[in-house]
Amino acid sequence: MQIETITTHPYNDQNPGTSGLRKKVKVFQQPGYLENFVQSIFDSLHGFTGKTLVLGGDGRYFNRPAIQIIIKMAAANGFGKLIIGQGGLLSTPAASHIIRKNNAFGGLILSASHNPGGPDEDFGIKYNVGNGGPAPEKYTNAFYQRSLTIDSYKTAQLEDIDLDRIGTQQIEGLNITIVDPVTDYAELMQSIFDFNLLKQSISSGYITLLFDAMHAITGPYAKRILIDILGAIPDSVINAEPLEDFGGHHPDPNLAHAQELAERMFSPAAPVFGAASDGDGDRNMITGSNIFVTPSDSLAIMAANAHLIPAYAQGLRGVARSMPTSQAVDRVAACYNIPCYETPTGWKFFGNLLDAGKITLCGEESFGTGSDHVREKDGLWAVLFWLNLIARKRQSVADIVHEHWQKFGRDIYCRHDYEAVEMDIANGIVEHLRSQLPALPGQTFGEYTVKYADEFSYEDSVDGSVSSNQGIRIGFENGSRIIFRLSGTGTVGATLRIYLERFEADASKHDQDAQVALAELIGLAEQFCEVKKRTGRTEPDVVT
Ligand code: VG1
Ligand code: CO
Repeated sequence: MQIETITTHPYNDQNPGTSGLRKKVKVFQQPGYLENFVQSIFDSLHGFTGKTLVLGGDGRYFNRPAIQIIIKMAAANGFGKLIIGQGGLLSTPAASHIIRKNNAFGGLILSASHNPGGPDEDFGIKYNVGNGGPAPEKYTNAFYQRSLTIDSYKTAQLEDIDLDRIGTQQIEGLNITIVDPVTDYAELMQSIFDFNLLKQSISSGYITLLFDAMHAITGPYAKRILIDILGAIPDSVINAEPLEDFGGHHPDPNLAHAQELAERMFSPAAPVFGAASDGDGDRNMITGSNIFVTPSDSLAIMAANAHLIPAYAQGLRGVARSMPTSQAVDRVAACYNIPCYETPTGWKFFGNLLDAGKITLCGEESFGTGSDHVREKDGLWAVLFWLNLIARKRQSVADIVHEHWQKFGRDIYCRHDYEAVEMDIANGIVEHLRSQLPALPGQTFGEYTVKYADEFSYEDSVDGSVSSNQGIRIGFENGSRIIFRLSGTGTVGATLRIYLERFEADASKHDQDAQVALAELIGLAEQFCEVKKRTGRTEPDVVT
């Protein structure tokens, strides 16, 4: 195999965010841009000669050319085996599973997740380590540092690989195996859930369902698992064909973007259960007939009922949630007397806790839930979890949620996103918030007295690493919270996220609309951060 060393010049913006490096496709198409970042990753890793690298993506525009480039670079850098999803496709959780199952050295996942795709939209790349999870910060920092000084990359002179033909080919010292993207993942799901019960519940008509794959990666997974294996009718999966531009939409599973699903779930003819997943298949939105389950509640409900699922019948070792996720799961952990960890936003912070056996379930308010079965959040897993719960409990989604609130109280929750805010204005907002923190504790605003006001810093209880500046928190005496942070996944300007939460113990008040129940906190958030005043906007771009 002939290996070439190509001279390159560094780019100064290859700093991975919450989940890998995400930029406009046009940025990735600059000469050497993708190559520099991939070589920076390889240069920062040690001991992979002859080992296995897993490769796949969410199928968005630029997925295939990027995979061909990476194959040649991985070969030139000395990997011995590449496992690639057919067509270059692998959902993020499936990639995590394949890394683990094959004891791979690591994997490269090509995705910008819920961000839109197409020639003028977003692309992304993320490295996952041998446990199947996203590279922790000490890795991503090293990748970035390397990218600032890189002056060459290595590539092998190879023909393009046929990504569509399943099977193995040996090219000198390199083994390339193209695998069906769904098979291993489907087997894993069958080992976790009660598929017989699910089949009965679906074939008897007790469970009717609708899954929106949003023209993203989960189409083939949902068709195989929900329709072929579990016997749901073919119309149960909509937008099932993965498209390079996701049909022009945001593959972001929320009520705003999964519009058709939302309309059908809030109609008189709604099925029992409805769900959607995102671009790369790691997020989930859970709905039932005429009810939307907030991701924070979903995590808490899953934790409270996990013993009903075969794989978790022995109970949970512990749970974890990202800091802005509501405290609903904390109440479940306290009731079951298991530990509950609070981590910064991003799945990379759960990996150590899962590996150390400290937690079994974890989740984020951003439509992400997962367990120790892989090291990523997992959209279809969450869907199957809920289906299994409905089948076991013989209750509707609405009844499961209301019963949960009755027992634990309701953490009324919402998030407001202001997208594409000018960088200077966003930084000004953060500075303004920071400057108020020292004086806030003890101050009273209406029924809210500030208990603490700080910036979240996390010390990993396994390896002792510290991550600071992980969001501004204002906590009140009554347990309510307002949290502000800037997104680390956007590609245009800055996105300000405001997370609002208030606990309601009184069951007669559980059916309130969140925006109404949180109105006072929403007003306070504006008073603190002045986003409307400083941007001239009148409302958030997205409310979830
Ligand atoms: C967002 C979410 C975060 C999630 C991340 C990756 O990050 O808030 O919870 O882990 O996306 O999810 P940020 O920095 O934009 O708030 V995925 O499904 O886009 O890989
Ligand atoms: Co995602």
